[in-house]
Parts: sequence; structure tokens; C-alpha cells
Amino acid sequence: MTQPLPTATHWGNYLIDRAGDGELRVTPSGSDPDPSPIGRSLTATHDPDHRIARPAVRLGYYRDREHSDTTGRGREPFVEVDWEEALDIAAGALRSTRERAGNRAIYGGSYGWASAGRFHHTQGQIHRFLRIFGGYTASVDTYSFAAAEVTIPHVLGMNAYYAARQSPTTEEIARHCARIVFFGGAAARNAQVNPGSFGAHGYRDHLAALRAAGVDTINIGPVRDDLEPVLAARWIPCRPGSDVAIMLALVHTLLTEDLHDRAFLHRYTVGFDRFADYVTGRADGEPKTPEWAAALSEVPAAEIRELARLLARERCVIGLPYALQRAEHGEQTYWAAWALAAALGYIGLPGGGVLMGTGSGMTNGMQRRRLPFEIAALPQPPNPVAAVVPVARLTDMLERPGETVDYNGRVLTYPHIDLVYWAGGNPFHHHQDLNRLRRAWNRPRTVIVNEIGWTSTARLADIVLPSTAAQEREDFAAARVDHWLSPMRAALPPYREARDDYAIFAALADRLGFGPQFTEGRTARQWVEHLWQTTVDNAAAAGITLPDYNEFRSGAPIDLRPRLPESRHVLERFRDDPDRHPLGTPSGRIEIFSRTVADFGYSDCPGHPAWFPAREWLGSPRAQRFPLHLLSHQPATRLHSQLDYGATSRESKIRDREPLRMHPADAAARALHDGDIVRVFNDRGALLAGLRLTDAVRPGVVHMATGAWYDPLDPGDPKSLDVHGNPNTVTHDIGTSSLAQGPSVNSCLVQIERYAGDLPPLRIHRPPELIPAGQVGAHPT
Ligand SMILES: Nc1nc2c(c(=O)[nH]1)N[C@H]1C(S)=C(S)[C@@H](COP(=O)(O)OP(=O)(O)OC[C@H]3O[C@@H](n4cnc5c(=O)[nH]c(N)nc54)[C@H](O)[C@@H]3O)O[C@H]1N2
Ligand SMILES: Nc1nc2c(c(=O)[nH]1)N[C@H]1C(S)=C(S)[C@@H](COP(=O)(O)OP(=O)(O)OC[C@H]3O[C@@H](n4cnc5c(=O)[nH]c(N)nc54)[C@H](O)[C@@H]3O)O[C@H]1N2
Ligand SMILES: [Mo]
Repeated sequence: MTQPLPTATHWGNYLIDRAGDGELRVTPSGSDPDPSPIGRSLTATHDPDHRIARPAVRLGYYRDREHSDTTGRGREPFVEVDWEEALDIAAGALRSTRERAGNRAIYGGSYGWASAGRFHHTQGQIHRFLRIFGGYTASVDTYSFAAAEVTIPHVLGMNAYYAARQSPTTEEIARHCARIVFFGGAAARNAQVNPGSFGAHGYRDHLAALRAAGVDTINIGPVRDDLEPVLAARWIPCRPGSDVAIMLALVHTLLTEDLHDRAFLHRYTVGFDRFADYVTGRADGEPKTPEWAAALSEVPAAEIRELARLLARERCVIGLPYALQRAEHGEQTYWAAWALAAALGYIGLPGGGVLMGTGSGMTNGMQRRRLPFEIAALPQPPNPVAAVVPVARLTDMLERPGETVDYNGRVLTYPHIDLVYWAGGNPFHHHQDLNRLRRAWNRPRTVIVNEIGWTSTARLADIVLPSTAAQEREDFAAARVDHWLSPMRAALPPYREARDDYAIFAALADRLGFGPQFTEGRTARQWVEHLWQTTVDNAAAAGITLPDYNEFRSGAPIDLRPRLPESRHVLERFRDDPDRHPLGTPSGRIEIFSRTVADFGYSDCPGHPAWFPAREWLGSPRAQRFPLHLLSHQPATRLHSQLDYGATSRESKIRDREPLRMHPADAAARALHDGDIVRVFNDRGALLAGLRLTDAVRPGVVHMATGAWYDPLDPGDPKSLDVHGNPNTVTHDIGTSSLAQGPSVNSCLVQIERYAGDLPPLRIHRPPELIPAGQVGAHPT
């Protein structure tokens, strides 16, 4: 038995030790009233079927280096090598790529959540390393929020996450607001997670407070249980992708019945007249009436009309999950919601306006409290390479070097990428249309991946460098959206030969001649202490006293909440006096019409919110062939693909396949039964899933979590059946529009049939074929 030591994850704080029988024991931190069950999966930390034990190099790359046949990725076995050899090979590839093609040919976007921990944060490590090395092609925006990240600054003149943190608090909603109208709910499963750390889960308390206050809730969306039953919400089951049509029709009713807040629109917004001309049809001959929206959304016109009157009568707030903008024309959903909120006129009043990022944003208990100081992070020198690519245009970039792409008023040129370095993310989980990515992935000569486990991405790399997991390192965790500071200790030794990303990059930097610049002469432990001490100094300057490092590391997580001042929201000050407190938009007002966006001249994103049918939705011609709308959501049982092999995730599967939820009527039409294994397909690919029937999902829609490790039946065939259930086998890899080029995950049509063949075993839960270095000569391939 050992002493329980603390670790922190994106889903909460835990203590880890070994029980008498040697089994890992994971205990949620005592200060968390509602810990996430995902934590239990941490007992799989040292699982030998999934962890990478030693550095490994793909056989063809081991033999031919940068001249290897890259189609061997995913097909060939790996040669296990010692660290010296692996680092020499990786450093050689970095050096020769730079000499041959320049730093721009190195893609280091490396998007991904990695693990909690300020110092060992993998993205910070890889970006610092590549910057000092001379730079890399970077990515911009996120898979989470790209369309809003680009749109909201044009509309509100502020960063979209900053705007999301200006949302009214639960307490204010409970006190001042009659109802919340959600488009897509506020899924409780998503409230388990915060980027950085999560000291205490308070979502259930928030729901209870809303319920106790009698706040009326409405969920407009295809899935009833995106809101917890405790709220007893009215469910309006619209078609996915039709939300903008409903919002426009709500505005249409407000206009025609003179229920809109003229005074608010006049004083606080610009361009509403142009938008109103579009809504009434004066501009394009198509009035956006409730009848018009009913045909698109399948929500009865009378219900839309009645809803508009209800919203105008009493103060309400509009709730939007991130998912709503993770679809083709996702820019429009967020913009239209702000236009609707402006027409209602509650913006900036207590409890009114818009809640952005429901299911994530309203859950963390920060409410109006902001950390008045910076939490230190690994310093980042500037990136000498200016080239950037929108994060979700990864495959386009690899496929079409030299071609251009529109992005937020700029024309970007895709660089020629010859080396991909990924650390702390899993693109073969997170990217859309994985079969297409696999073909494009063959283009660079070299792929290097630092990973904890044998993920699909690690298996498609040339050089795999095994990294430690957060539970094997000392660090501390904190987040801008949390009010806890949590110590992290090395509760477990590193798995086999795994090394910290820091040690990996320091060793590469040594070989490439900039070791001292990268490390600044500090060990990992010295860096952690240095970042803590910097944080202590920053806090002291803001009048907050924190303990020194030794006291902190041996104590419990620190709750800063009682010491944080409550702040006023930007939109409240704006409401008080828009001339003294203008927004950061060109007009200083909420831009219902943006001259800036209009002048970009994009046919797929005009200067005001507008209805655009997606290429794939239930109203499109393609629905004849693929009549089910697939929504792939965040998993309740894990963080994306992380710990998919842990107990919490695996116990949720159906005969080892990821569950997919379907309405009984759609199942009956296909003679399908609960528990069946089904084939989900379209002309991009196919996957297997385990069927769950429920009337919580409306007919025509199927609902499935992301994150099951992509497990192609034939790893050499880039059109192969994924036998495990990763929805990105079938999702559509297109930008949201020329404005944001975000991911369009939720615009996806499929067909589903019973899987008749023998059920193939999962191979992703066994390591790939590994050859000891000494035996390469003897290997037949
Ligand atoms: N279809 C569909 N696709 C989606 C989404 C969706 O809703 N539907 N959601 C999208 C969204 S919002 C997001 S944010 C992305 C998430 O996509 P990712 O962030 O890529 O997903 P994760 O599974 O969190 O991947 C993190 C990886 O980092 C590894 N890792 C963890 N700690 C360390 C470490 O210390 N060192 C190293 N080297 N590696 C480490 C983990 O093993 C894991 O493989 O997915 C996107 N994809
Ligand atoms: N447990 C857990 N929690 C997480 C994460 C995780 O991996 N695991 N990931 C975190 C991350 S990275 C992010 S970005 C956030 C993401 O948070 P979100 O993007 O908000 O989450 P999703 O689960 O993708 O979607 C929420 C719901 O939106 C609904 N929806 C989808 N399309 C439409 C539509 O067209 N119209 C309407 N009305 N509704 C629609 C779906 O029914 C879906 O269940 O969650 C975070 N929370
Ligand atoms: Mo995300």
C-alpha cells in the first residue's frame, strides 16, 4: 500500500494509490460534491494493452527514413528502439525537413486536449519547442467553437469565450428571469468537463436552483434528454440544422405583431432594419413566416407564433450549446440568436440575454467571479512562421498545398507540409471524414507522435515517442473557468520507458543545438516550482496570498472562490450607457448587420444572419438516399477519446461497439431491435455501432458519442469499415462557411442497416505488431 497522492484531470480531482492487492485505487477529491464517473477509468492508467512501452518506428520508415513508402502507415509493424535511436531519427527528420523545405513545412498545430497540468501541458511544450526550432505552421481556432470564435467578435466586438463568460448567472436567472429557451439543451454529461481543471461539480445544484425558482424551460432540439428531467422542460423536437429558420420566424412574429423592443434596437444595435427587411421578405421576396419555418423545422407554425409572444411577454434568456455552431453555416446560429435576443431587448438586464456554451459554460460555479491574476504557463517565444490554417481544414491543407482558402476576410495559402508533429491530440478521433484524412495523411514524408497510448493516430505515425500520463508527473492544475488551484503529484511511476513530453522535447532540442534555450537550465520539477512561484507573485500583486510551493504540494486543492470579487459584465455596462461603454465593434453597438462581414463578399455568409440549408440535413435531396441525420455528441463516459479503454467507457458499449440511439419508429422501419449491431454508412464510409432504442431522440435523427477509437477492419484500406464506432468515419469534412471554416460535424446524413456479417473483434484494444530492434533483419516484410 502507498500513500494516496492527488492528481487533477479535466473532469475533476482524484487521489490515487495502490490497494493491498496492488490494484490501483482512485478516490474522488473530498471537496467535489458530485464527482464524475469518468475518474474510475484512471485505474486503467498502466494497462499494458493500451500504453506505449518503448519508442517505436514504423518498419518501412526504420529502413528507408524519409524515402519510405508512406502508404505503409497503419499497415506495417513497428520496430521497438531505444530512446537514443528514436530521438536521433526524430531529430534527423526535423533537421532535414527544415533544410529541405523550411520550417513552414512542419505542421505543429497539434490540436488536442492532452491532460490537465500547467507545466506538462503538451500543447505548451510542443509549441515552445517548435518555436525555438524556428517555427511551424500553426492552426487557428478550435473544433469546439470555431464558427462562434470568428463570428462573435464581429457581432459583439469581443472574444467569443469572453462573451460566453459574461452569461447571466443561475442565481440571476432564478431571481429575474421567467424562462430559458434552449436550442439544443444543456447536456448534463458535458458539465463533467472543464479545460484545465475542475475542482467541484456544481451542475446539479444549478439545475435544482432553477427548478426551485420555477423557471420555465423549453428545449428546442432533436434530443429530449439534452436537458435533465428535473427541469421538466417542454420539448419542441425540431429537425437538426433548422434552428436559424425558427429564430427568424420568431423575429418575424415579433415584427409583424409589433412585439419587438424598438427602443433597445435603436439605442444598442446597428443594422436591424436591413435584417428586418430580410426577415419580412422585403429584401428577397421570401417572408420568414412561422409557416415558412414550420416546413423546414417540422415545428408547427402556431407553436412558433405562440412562443414568440411568450418570449416577448416576460424576461427570458436564450441558451445555446457549442454544438449548434459545429455544423455547416454554424456562424448563422449564433448570430441569429443574438439578433433574436436583441429584438426581445433583454440583453444586459439581470438574468436576460444569451447563454453561450450551455452544458459547459453555466456549470463551473465561477459565475461572476474572475481570477484577478494570471496563472503562469510555459513561456512562448513568437512563432517565426506566419502561416496559419483553420484547425478543421487539416485534410484540405495536406491534400492541396499551394491552393488558397478564404478565412475571415483573408485569403490563406495552404503550405506544403512535409513533416507532421502531433503531441497531446488525436486527429484520428477528432477530425471529420477519417477515410479522407487517411489518404491525405500519406503525403508528408514524416509523422512524429508523442502519445500515452496506442491510439489510432499513434498507429498511423512513423515515429512514436511514449509519453507519461499526468498521474505519473508532478505539476499543478488551474483553469480560467475554475476557482480551484490543485496540486498534482506523481502518484504512479512512469509506465515502462515512457518519458515526460518535456524530457522528450529537451532531448530533441539538445540534438538540434538549442537545449539550454528550451530548458533554461531547469529540471521539470524546477519549472513547476518556478511557474507556481510566478503564480504566487501574480496573486500577491492582486492582493491574494497563496502558500509557497512546498506547503501547496502537500496540501489539499485551494478554493479561491470566497476571495474572488464579483465583476460587472461588459454588456451590463453597455446597457447602462452605450456611449460611455461602447462595444469593440466598429459601430460600438451590437452589429445585427456587419459592414465588415458584408464587405468580405462571401456568398455563403452575408452581412446579417440568414437562413442557409446545409448540404446535408433532413430537408436536402441527399436525404432520399441517406435518410437519417447523425448527430455526434460529446461522450458521457470519457473525455473525447481519452480512456476509451477504461471501465466507465467500456461498460457502456454494446458487444464492444459504441452505442447509437435511434427512435423506435426508425428501428421498426428497418426491422432493427435494441442491442443489434448496425452498420452506419454513407458514401464516405461505414462504421459499426450498437443500437439503443429511445423516444428521447426524434424520428429521423440518430445520436451517437464521439471518441470510440477508430478501428478499421483493414488498416491498409483507406475505405475500410470501422468496426468500433467512430462517427467521424462518416462525417462531412467541409468548412462552416468562408467566414470561419470551422468543423461541420453535425451536418451529416447516413443510412443504417443491420450488420449481417460475423462480428469482427476489435483490434484497437491490442497493441500493434511490435518487432524488437535486433530482429528487423529477420522480418519477412
Ligand atoms: N464527430 C465529432 N467529432 C468531434 C467532436 C464532435 O462533437 N463530433 N467534437 C470535437 C471537439 S469539440 C473536440 S475539442 C475534439 C477533441 O479532440 P482531441 O482533443 O484530439 O481528443 P482527446 O481524446 O482529448 O485527445 C487527446 C490525446 O492526447 C493524449 N494525451 C493526454 N495527455 C497527454 C500527455 O501528457 N502527453 C501526450 N503526448 N499525449 C497526451 C491522449 O492520450 C489523447 O490521445 O474532437 C472534435 N471532434
Ligand atoms: N463528458 C464529457 N463532457 C465534455 C466533453 C467530453 O468529451 N466528455 N467535451 C467538452 C468539449 S471539448 C466541448 S467543446 C463541450 C461541447 O459541448 P457541445 O458542443 O454543446 O456538446 P454536444 O454533446 O456535441 O452537443 C450538445 C447537443 O446539441 C444538440 N444538437 C446538435 N445539433 C443540433 C441542432 O442542429 N439543433 C439543435 N437544436 N440541437 C442540436 C445535440 O442533441 C447534442 O446532444 O463539451 C465538453 N464536455
Ligand atoms: Mo471541444
